[in-house]
Formats: sequence, C-alpha cells, structure tokens
Amino acid sequence: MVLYTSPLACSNAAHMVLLELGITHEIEFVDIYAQPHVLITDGTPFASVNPKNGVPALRLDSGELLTEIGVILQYIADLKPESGLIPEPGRLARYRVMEWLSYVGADVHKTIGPLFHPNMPEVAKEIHRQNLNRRLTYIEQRMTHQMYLTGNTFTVADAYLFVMIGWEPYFKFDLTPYPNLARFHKRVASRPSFTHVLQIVKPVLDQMNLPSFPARIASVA
Ligand SMILES: N[C@@H](CCC(=O)N[C@@H](CS)C(=O)NCC(=O)O)C(=O)O
Repeated sequence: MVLYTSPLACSNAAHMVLLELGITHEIEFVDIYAQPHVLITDGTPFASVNPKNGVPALRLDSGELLTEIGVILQYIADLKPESGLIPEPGRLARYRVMEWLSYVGADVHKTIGPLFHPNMPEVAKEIHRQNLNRRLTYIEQRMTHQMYLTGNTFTVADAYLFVMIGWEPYFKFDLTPYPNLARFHKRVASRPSFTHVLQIVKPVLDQMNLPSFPARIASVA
C-alpha cells in the first residue's frame, strides 16, 4: 500500500501507525503548500491521485484509494488487531475510539488548521482559538486520571490527537495551559514510531518551500 502524506500534516498519524505496526508500505510525499498540490518526487498534480486534494490518502494493494484520516487509521489498525491500537468491531470500546476520532477530526483538527493559515484574519483566528480552548479544556479534564483518550491504552485516536497538538521542532504549540495534555504529548513523543517519522520527514522538510508559519501557536487558554 502507498500512503500519501505531507511532512507537517495530520497524515503523520497514519505514517506513525504504519511504522508502529510494522506494516509494509511506501510513502509518497505531497507538497500541500504548492498550488496546485503536487507529489514531491515528480511534480504530478495530487488532484489526479486524490480528487479531494487532501492528505492522507491510502492506495490499497487492490488499487482502490481510501481517504479520511479517521477511517484510514482504523483500516491500518484493523490489519493487526492483536496490536490493541483499536478494539475489535462491535465492541463498545471500538465506538469509544471512533467517538474520539470524530471529535479530534471535526472539533480539534478543524479549529487548529485556520490558526496556521497565513491569510486568516486575526479576528477569525481569535474565534478559532476560543473554540479550541473549550475543546482542549474538555480533553484536559478527561485526562485527569488517565494516560490516553480512552483510558490507559494507546489507540489510533491518541496518535491523531498527538499529531494535532504539535511537536518540536516543527509544529510548535504552547501546551502550558494544559498540563495533562502536555504529559500526554511527552508520553506519545517518546514512542519509537514518532522518532522514526521525524527521521523520515526531516530531509523532505529541509527541501520544501514552506510558508512562514507562526513561530509558535500561542497559548489559547
Ligand atoms: N477530511 C480530511 C481532511 C484532511 C486534511 O485536513 N488534510 C490537510 C492536511 S492536515 C490537507 O491535506 N490540506 C491541504 C488542502 O486541503 O488543500 C480527513 O479527515 O482526512
């Protein structure tokens, strides 16, 4: 299978999970800052691969293309059910992970993206910051007595949240107001799969022409 991913994008969660599970795969990097978005290897317009034009996208061995991070993460984890990265279908625990995938996708991810948009007006960013604060505060409270979103077991929903709340040295996010989230972040960052992703994306990032992102996403609390 081939994962279409971009070095600073949510698709890093899928990359991490592929490495974590030792699943054979290829990576195609997409420059989502170029207009139109292109494959970094040969400049192919990404829309010709994925008409939605977003990462991640997963080319299955059957030739079909799977999109949407919350679904791709479940698909990959289901290839190795013994890993425990996702509970088996039909169990309530499975729906708990799906519940978080949905919340992280719809409520967290989509309020963080606009904070990085170079042309987003400050007044709009402030609305997104307030929404983000409410949602991160909710997660912060939920994590008071547990290490991960659904309890004390790492799942694909944690990989997604982890990627969303940033990582040094590239995607910097001030977690000072959320100590439980900061501890969660440190815990997940120590997983070998994350170090491995960083090693793979670094040379690609070094040769990309990135827009000027904020030095650090300000504390939102
Ligand atoms: N609905 C998609 C959204 C994914 C998404 O927002 N991807 C971003 C990167 S984090 C992207 O590809 N942005 C480029 C663009 O949409 O033009 C999903 O859940 O997978």
